[in-house]
Amino acid sequence: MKALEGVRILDMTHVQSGPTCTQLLAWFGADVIKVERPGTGDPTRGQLRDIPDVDSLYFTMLNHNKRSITLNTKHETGKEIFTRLIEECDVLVENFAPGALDRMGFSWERIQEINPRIISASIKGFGPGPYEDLKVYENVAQCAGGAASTTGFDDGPPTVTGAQIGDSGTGLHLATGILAALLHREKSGKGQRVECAMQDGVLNLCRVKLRDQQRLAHGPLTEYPQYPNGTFGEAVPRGGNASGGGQPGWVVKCKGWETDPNAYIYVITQAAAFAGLAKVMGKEEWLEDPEWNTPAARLPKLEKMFEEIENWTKTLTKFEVMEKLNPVNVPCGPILSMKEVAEEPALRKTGTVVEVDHPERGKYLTVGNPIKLSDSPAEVKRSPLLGEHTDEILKEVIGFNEDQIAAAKDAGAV
Ligand code: CAO
Repeated sequence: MKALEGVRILDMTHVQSGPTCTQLLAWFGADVIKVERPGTGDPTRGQLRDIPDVDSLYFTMLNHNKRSITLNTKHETGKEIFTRLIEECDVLVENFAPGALDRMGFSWERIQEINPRIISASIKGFGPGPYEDLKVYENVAQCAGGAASTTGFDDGPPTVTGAQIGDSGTGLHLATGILAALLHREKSGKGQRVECAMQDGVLNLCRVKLRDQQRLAHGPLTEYPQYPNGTFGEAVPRGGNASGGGQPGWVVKCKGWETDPNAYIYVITQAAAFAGLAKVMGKEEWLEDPEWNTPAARLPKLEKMFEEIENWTKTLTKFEVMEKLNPVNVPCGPILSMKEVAEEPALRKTGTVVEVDHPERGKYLTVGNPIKLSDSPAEVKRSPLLGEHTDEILKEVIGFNEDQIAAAKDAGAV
């Protein structure tokens, strides 16, 4: 049995942050009803298209396992249908611009009046404060949440990360809140509001940087590349590839780096593994040398140490370095390209990378559910076509007959 079987989600989400959340709930077995504007639907259906007139990968990869109904929630009949859907659903999820749901006539008070058991979950860019009315996209959240100021190299500009920590990160946070509210409802019988601001979600993922901001008051951050020769200002600097956990780590070149932009490996030289590393590299003399054989001695010359490590890693491919370092417990990770990730057999085997068949685009690759439940494995089903399940949902969920469906269509509500 699927973990969330019997839970019905009214999915008013679009673009990336909200759809990530509802996709996860759908993988856990919830019936996710995606409400989309007639004619256009979720704008991502048409964004970054690789095949003309076919739902984009942007859309298909964020909306698996959902059903789609087209519904104009600003139309009178549309509002009546929407009200009936609120009555029949356990959770409403939305990530419209601030105030959009209220402008449709569905404030939290009104939603509660219609269904006191419903959980109403929202993503906005900012929480209450000076920016609460703003529309927000991924990179705005990364910048406002502290990620960009702390990402990149000291001599370069603030940098956003490739991981969608603002959108998908906040979607994950929201899903956690929804699950907590569903459990709470078991005891209280009542729904509640779940709200997540993207700035807050990003900051939560950057909490080690707020840790460092406070450490800075007590002296330089010794694990940052600015120590000991650079300078520290008032705020946490960009740490390059330094490891956030305080163990010296860096990205070093491997064989082939001259032509392959991903011929690199991340190596962490924590004290417990240093002897193994030195031996594998043929640098046994370091272990006898007081200039090298303690973490404190190495700390002021980490740059030099990683240069030496790189001289060794450049003679091997990143996978050969892995083979040498894993047996001696030196933490390391190859820089995998997206091509390598897509082709990785182990990820295919676990269902983290899956191939899905779509009636209009054919086969494509997607990321399946990264959270594995032993009794409720996730089966990844293709995303719905726009309005594919409109009739089915009107019949099954709110009990409309053929005449009522035809009337709603004639009125332009669905
Ligand atoms: N029927 C009728 N109207 C509908 C509808 C439907 N089924 N679905 C949406 N609409 C209407 C909304 O009510 C809104 O109308 P008003 O402006 O009159 O209130 C309108 O469509 C546009 O919605 P929007 O303002 O949410 O969309 P946008 O493209 O202008 O902004 C976004 C997109 C993402 C910036 C904004 O929704 C937002 O800030 N969301 C919160 C933060 C967020 O999730 N950002 C992540 C986005 S991914 O990077």
